[in-house]
Amino acid sequence: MAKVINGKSLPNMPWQDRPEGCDEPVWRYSENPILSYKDIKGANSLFNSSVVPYGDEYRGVFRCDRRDFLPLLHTGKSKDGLHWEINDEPIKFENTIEGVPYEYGYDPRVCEIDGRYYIIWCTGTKNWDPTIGMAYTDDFEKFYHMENAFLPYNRNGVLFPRKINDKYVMFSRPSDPGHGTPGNGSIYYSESPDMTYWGKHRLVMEPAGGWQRYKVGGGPTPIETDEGWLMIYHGVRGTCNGLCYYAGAAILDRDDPTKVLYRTKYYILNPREIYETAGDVPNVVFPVSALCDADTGRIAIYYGAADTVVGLAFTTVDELIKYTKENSL
Ligand code: BMA
Repeated sequence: MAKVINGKSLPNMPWQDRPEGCDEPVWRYSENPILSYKDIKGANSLFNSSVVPYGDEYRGVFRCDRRDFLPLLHTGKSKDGLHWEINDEPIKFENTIEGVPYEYGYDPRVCEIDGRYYIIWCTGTKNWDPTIGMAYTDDFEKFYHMENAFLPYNRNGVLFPRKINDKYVMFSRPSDPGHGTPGNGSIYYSESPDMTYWGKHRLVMEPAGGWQRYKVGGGPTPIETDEGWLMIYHGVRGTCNGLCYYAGAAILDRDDPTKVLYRTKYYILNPREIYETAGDVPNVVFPVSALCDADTGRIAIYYGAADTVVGLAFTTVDELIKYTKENSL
């Protein structure tokens, strides 16, 4: 088994074995979707959400689009990663930072670094276009707003769970006010000594063919293994009927994650089931977090489906590494 580095034992994380007859690297939870508008009062939809281990339980930050379609971030807790108690009230920060307004937030990623939980999301106001917002919490009760990482327009901020070469590392996807132009949405690397000033920006990964032709963007916090950083990301394909969102996997050099060692030619998860193909935005699977049990290598991927609900899918570190190496671009 590939060794998971700096991982946690998660004996109680959600899991189902690969169903008989399935020849794909990732398989869905049979009871999907696990979360919907019913889990937050006044919600239109609950999707693209992020969960992390917390003691022997789980905590998360959830994207809820209200019924006026303002997207907001909510926190929640769970004992098993499947059944969640989500606050009806959106997260309010303990502090305000002059000049860094916060009016809406979506697509949160939560990343634990040295016992502190950082939340990175797409932030903005009516006047200030989308970029990467940041906050931290130590207990999922009190949240502290931080400086935005970048200038607009930027989306899909993904932090690495430890410093690399003594610097914090973030991937992001610079964009435009809309949905970009085909072939122009790439993933970039940035580093910071202090989580406030980000620089040394480097190109990591450009769109490629097929399911990742239009644009690519980060997904869950990358998983460190002795074979490299295992990164699940999303890719977008433009069709005559709009954009379709898929998930793929890549393996990056452990000491220099700008080096992409392998990257899947085929998607690992596609919009297929009815809750992925029908909803507010049809044909979307959008992975934003993953639990990984260091002992067994089991992975549970939490993904938004059709911008409406949260789905869960499973794989293992070995399965994904093997598939990514054997089916690399
Ligand atoms: C992206 C983001 C995601 C969304 C996806 C599909 O640009 O807005 O929140 O899931 O589009 O609509």
